[in-house]
This record gives sequence, structure tokens and C-alpha cells, in this order.
Amino acid sequence: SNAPRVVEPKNPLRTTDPGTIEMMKVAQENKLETVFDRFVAQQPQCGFGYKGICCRICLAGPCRVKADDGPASKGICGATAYTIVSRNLVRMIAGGAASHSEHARHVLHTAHELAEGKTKDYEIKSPEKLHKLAEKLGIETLNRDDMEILGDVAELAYEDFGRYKDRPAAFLDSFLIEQRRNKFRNTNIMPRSIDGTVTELMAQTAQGVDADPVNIIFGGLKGALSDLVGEYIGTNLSDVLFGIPEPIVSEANLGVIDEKMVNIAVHGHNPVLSEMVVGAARELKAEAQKVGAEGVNIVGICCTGNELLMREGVYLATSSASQEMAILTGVLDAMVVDIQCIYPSVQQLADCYHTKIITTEAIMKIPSAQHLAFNSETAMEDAKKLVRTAIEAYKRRDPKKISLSSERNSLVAGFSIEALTDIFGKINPERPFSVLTDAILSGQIKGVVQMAGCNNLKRQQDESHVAILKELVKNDVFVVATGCSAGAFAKMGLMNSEAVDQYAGEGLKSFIRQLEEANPQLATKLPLVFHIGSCVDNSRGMDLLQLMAKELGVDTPKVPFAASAPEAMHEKAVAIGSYCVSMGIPTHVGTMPYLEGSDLIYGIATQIAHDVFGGNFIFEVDEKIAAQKLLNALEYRSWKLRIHK
Ligand code: MSK
Repeated sequence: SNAPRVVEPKNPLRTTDPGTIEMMKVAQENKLETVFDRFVAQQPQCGFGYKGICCRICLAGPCRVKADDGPASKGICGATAYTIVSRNLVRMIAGGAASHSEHARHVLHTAHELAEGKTKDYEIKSPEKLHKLAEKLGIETLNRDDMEILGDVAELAYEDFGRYKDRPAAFLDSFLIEQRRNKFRNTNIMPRSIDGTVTELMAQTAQGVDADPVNIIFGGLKGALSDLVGEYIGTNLSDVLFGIPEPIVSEANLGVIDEKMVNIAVHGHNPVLSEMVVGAARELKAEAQKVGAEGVNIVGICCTGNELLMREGVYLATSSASQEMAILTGVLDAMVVDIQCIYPSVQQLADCYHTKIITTEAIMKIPSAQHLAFNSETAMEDAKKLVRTAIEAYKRRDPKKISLSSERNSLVAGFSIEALTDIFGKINPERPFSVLTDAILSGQIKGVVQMAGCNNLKRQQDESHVAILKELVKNDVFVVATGCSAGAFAKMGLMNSEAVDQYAGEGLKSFIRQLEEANPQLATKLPLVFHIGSCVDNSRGMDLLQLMAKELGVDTPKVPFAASAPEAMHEKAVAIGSYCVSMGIPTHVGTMPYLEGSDLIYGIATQIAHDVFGGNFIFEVDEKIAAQKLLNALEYRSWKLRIHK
């Protein structure tokens, strides 16, 4: 049938997050519309769109593939289902690559302005990372000033956005092991530049251009790799400017919004402004106290939250599907948003409360929200204006509308590659990642899974993230997580040491305890699942994969490493999943992308990709079966490694 696969909820609230459940009741009592209501109102969603067989690329359409043969089996121009599905899919990848890269572009502009001496409010927090990055990129560091080095790194990153010369993007080429580099060059998917690749994809998939589904999909994979270029720029320059994450203790869920404080949620993805807001909040504590609050409490939502949690230990209030719930507490004084994953509906809810919604980026405005054009030259001044707006709003709280959440859980985050290197290095300083690969070869753990991606209400919020994680750790898988997947674990109390005792299998438990014993200097015990950052920090997972490959002396498709996005939603998730497959990773997705309208494209994604790149998509909505497929993939790879040892 054409009907999209929507999983019927086990509870009518479509969420399993206890903090969100508390606030959903507030929404229902007060007849406030939320994303959960709108999801239900959209059912049934369009079956043609769901299968990817609706073409809206030119004004002769929309065309739909309505029959198996004859004129109705094609668009007016003659485009068949496989052409339409592949064009639609890679246009989503182009959207994802553009988004991640826009995030990276902003961090890059800030780094460049700092190097040029045009901003006084930022600094190079990690000269060590800058030097390592420059060396990796082939930039001279000896006897040079850090600002000069940063300037050269920034220039090269700018080239990666707009290069015309036939040279691969430096922020990918320099980060790849030789076998992957050769694979991407030989299959002609190594991008030269981000902007060029995204533009080329739009041109390739325009009406009357490429009709060959294989060629279109290879174009899409190049687009996905240009997304990874953007992620490498974003992650690395953020580490240089704001510091390399280290293990840090914090708390998550809506209970971190504190009635006694002026509460500001920073939401979106970009740390450039939000890092300043954290500083401004510390400086303006006295002003908050003058209006009767104890201070200013910054809480994070989505990946801006993950960025600040990783580096500053800022509380994580909630993740994407439950962003509106923060407003329903009645004590959120301002929500400062940057880009991506921000529901326009936050303003509609804020209209019923005292909360100020403030947009800060030129490309992201919401009707009737306040806009403050954030500028890195006046960063701290701008951040203080935002904090003062929240302090003003605090005075207008309505006590009758306060409904606090009691849900908050402790967590440990901050596991950059450098932090993992230190932790493993305490056992083997010469070859830190052999600690991980030896544990796999000995059978103590089964492998590594990177859990990523969003919330998508086609699933009950967070249920799939949690169910798959529990299955994996019970079976001794070492799990790293990013984005709203990490957010789900943090909110549910699964990102701490107690969860290791409760959910880890014996092998994983002994592995984690062994790491703890070797690292008595850590101020905290280790968690069940290791938070490696925001969406752009999925690049850290690609580093981990390649460090393991180097240690094992094999190409990435032989590494017992898999990925899972149980509730993928954003175009960025489509781009991430696609580059994961290109990197040789078995990649599970629990919400179907729009490709079931073509058996050929489905086959390319799930099987043919494996023949070419060693990775493939696993589309599976059942959590138990999905976890089993991931375990099978890991076990097959470790078995092969063992017999070839
Ligand atoms: S915020 S892209 S819903 S992970 Fe990065 Fe979450 Fe997905 Fe947005």
C-alpha cells in the first residue's frame, strides 16, 4: 500500500520521556497545541511523497508515479520512478550538506575574524588543537604566531567551501586513511568544495538533466562527503576556539529549568553565540539578583545544548521533539535560537507565556519573535543584551502559569577523541586505540556503535533510541552517541555510571571498570554511553572508526563499527547516513527515507552500496530486529578479523 509506516504509539502521548510526559499534561489541560497534536492532524501523510515518487522539480508537476506501466508510470517528461526517487533523495542530501556547512561557515568566519584581529571577545582556547590541525593540513607551524597559523587554517577552510581547482577538499582528504581516500578518488565522489558540490547536485537533478539513477546516487554520495567536510571544519575549529571537550558532569531533562533563576534556553546548533551567552550570564549574575532571582541559568536544547554540555557542562533541558515543553514550565524567560531544528511554533506557545523568543541569525527569523542580529565583532555586547532581555522577562512571569518538571538526571559527557585517547592511553600510551580493538578481538566487547540522529514522531519519542541502546549494551557493545540520540540517553539517566551497573553486559561492564581503574585522575566514573557531541561532531565518530582501522591494519569496512539513527528526521541525517555508508559502515535507520517507490534505489542503498563501499543502509523499524542486525554486522566483522589474525 502507499500508506507511510507510522508506528502506533503504546501510549497516546507519543513520547516516552518522563519530563515531556509531565509537560504534555500541562499542554492538554490548557488546550495548548504542540508538535504531538500536529503530527496526529497530519495523518495520513501523503503516500506518494512517502515513497519518493512525487516530483515537484518543475512547474509541469507535481507528477506522481501512479501505475506500474504505461504513461502513468512516469512523470510528464518521462522520468521513471528510479529517476524521481533518486533525484528527491539526493536533493535532501544537498540540503543536509548545506545546513552542516552553514554551521561550519559561521564558526569559520569567527575564527577568521579572530585571526584578523577584528573581534576581541574570542580567543584560541586550544593552541594544541590548532597546531595539530595545521600539521594535519600541511600548514607550517614552526616558529609561527598562533594567529598567523589560524589565519592560514581559515584560508584553507574557505578554499574548501569554494575551490574550483581540481584538488580534493583539504578538510576531508587530510582526515582520511589511505584506503578510503583511494576509494573516494577511484569512484569519483571525492568533493573539491562544499558550495560547488551542493550547486552541482542541484544542477544535476534539475528537470531534464541527469536521469541515470546510479549517476545521481554517486552525485549524492559526493554531496554527503561534502557534508563531512563541513562537519570536520565545524568540529575542529570549534575545538580550537572553545576548547577540546573533556569528561564533565552535568544534568539533563526539563527539571533543570529552575524557578529561582532567570532561565535562558539556547537552542539550535551553533556554539559561536551561545558560548558568549554563558560568559555574559556569569557576568550579569548581580543584575539577575536585583530582580529577585538567584542568578542566570543557561540550559541547552538540541545541539547548541550538546555543544555547551560537552565543553561547559551546561545543563541539557531537552531535545528536538520536546523543545516546546521548555516554554510550558512557565519559568523559561528567554529562548535564544540560532539555526536548524527550531520549530516556528515556539513563538506561538511563547505568545501564551512571558517567554521571549529571540532569533539571532540573518537566515533564521520567526514572525513576531524578537531579532537580534548577532555579530562576532560585538559578541559579548550582544550576548549581554540577550541576557538582559531575559532578566526583564523574568519580572513578567505569571505565577498561575508555572508548572515545573521534577525530572532531571545526572550524566557524564565530553568524550572528544582527545579525551578517549587520554583514557585509553593510560592503559597503552603508545597505541591507545589498541585498548578498544584488543577488547573486541578478545571478545570482551563486540564492537562499537555510533548512535545518532533526531526525534521523529513516526516513532514514539526516544523509545527507539533507548530500546536499541539497551539491547546493544546488554550484548557488550561500546556505544558512542551524538545529537538528539545522546540527548535521549542523557534525559533518561542512561549516560551515567549507575546505568553501567544496571544495563551493561558483563563484558562491557568489565571493560568500562578497567578503564576507570586505569584513570584514577578522572573526577567522575565513566558512563554507559559516551557522548561525543552535536550533529557536526559525528565527524568525531569517523575519526574513531579510522583510528580503529589503523590499529587493526585494515580498511574501514572491516572494522566492527556500525551506526544507528533510530529516529532520523532532518535532511542532515540523510547526509550523515549516506557518508557513513560511503565510509564502509553498516548504517541502521529506523524511520524510512523516501525511497520505497523504487526497488532499484532501495537495492542500491541496502545492497549495491555494500559491494562498492563496504557499507550499506539497514532500514528497520522494529528495535529488537534492528539491534540484532547491528549485532550480526559487528559479530561478522570481528569473526573475520579473528580468523585472519
Ligand atoms: S538537533 S539534526 S534533531 S540530532 Fe542536531 Fe537533533 Fe537531528 Fe536536529
